[in-house]
Amino acid sequence: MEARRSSAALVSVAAAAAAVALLLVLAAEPSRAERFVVGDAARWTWGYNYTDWVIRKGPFFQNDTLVFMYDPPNATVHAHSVYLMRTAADYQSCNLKAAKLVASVTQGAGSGFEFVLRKRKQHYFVCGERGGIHCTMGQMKFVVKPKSSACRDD
Ligand SMILES: *[C@@H]1O[C@H](CO)[C@@H](O)[C@H](O)[C@H]1NC(C)=O
Ligand SMILES: *[C@@H]1O[C@H](CO)[C@@H](O)[C@H](O)[C@H]1NC(C)=O
Ligand SMILES: *[C@@H]1O[C@H](CO)[C@@H](O)[C@H](O)[C@H]1NC(C)=O
Ligand SMILES: [Cu+2]
Repeated sequence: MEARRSSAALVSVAAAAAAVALLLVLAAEPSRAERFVVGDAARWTWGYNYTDWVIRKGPFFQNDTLVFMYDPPNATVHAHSVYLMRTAADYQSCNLKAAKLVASVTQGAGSGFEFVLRKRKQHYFVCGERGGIHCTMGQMKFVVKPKSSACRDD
């Protein structure tokens, strides 16, 4: 009776130790970066509220990947693209003069264009088509500032 109880105790101690070891392995895992399709099923398109999408999907962490998916233009499909704005002011006003091209109108095809959030800075993403009209009228813009991966707590 006494012996059985202590061996049951040993088993539960061993189980607890195994659980702790597993947690340590998970915590030490260096890369837990996630992959997000921008806009989910809507993808990268005119009129979708990407600011709202960022609020629902965030927070984002360093080394997470954003995937921009959009069809290349043809007679019926409008072109989209991906630019990074350099300043908050340019982002607000959708001024593309100093913007940096990230993905051309054809690069969103197939499995999409992948952008890894390597830097912990503000990323001002916009669509650069129609001289900024996709950014202003089309709402094709969002800001992401990835957090340090060390802060990931889920
Ligand atoms: C888009 O979503 C944001 C955040 O939820 C909200 O503040 C904003 O008013 C929305 N924009 C439009 C045009 O609905
Ligand atoms: C991000 O990924 C790069 C390349 O894989 C790696 O060198 C770096 O340590 C990673 N940074 C973080 C914070 O995970
Ligand atoms: C245009 O591209 C779309 C999506 O790739 C495709 O479904 C459609 O058939 C194409 N239309 C023409 C006219 O090529
Ligand atoms: Cu666009």
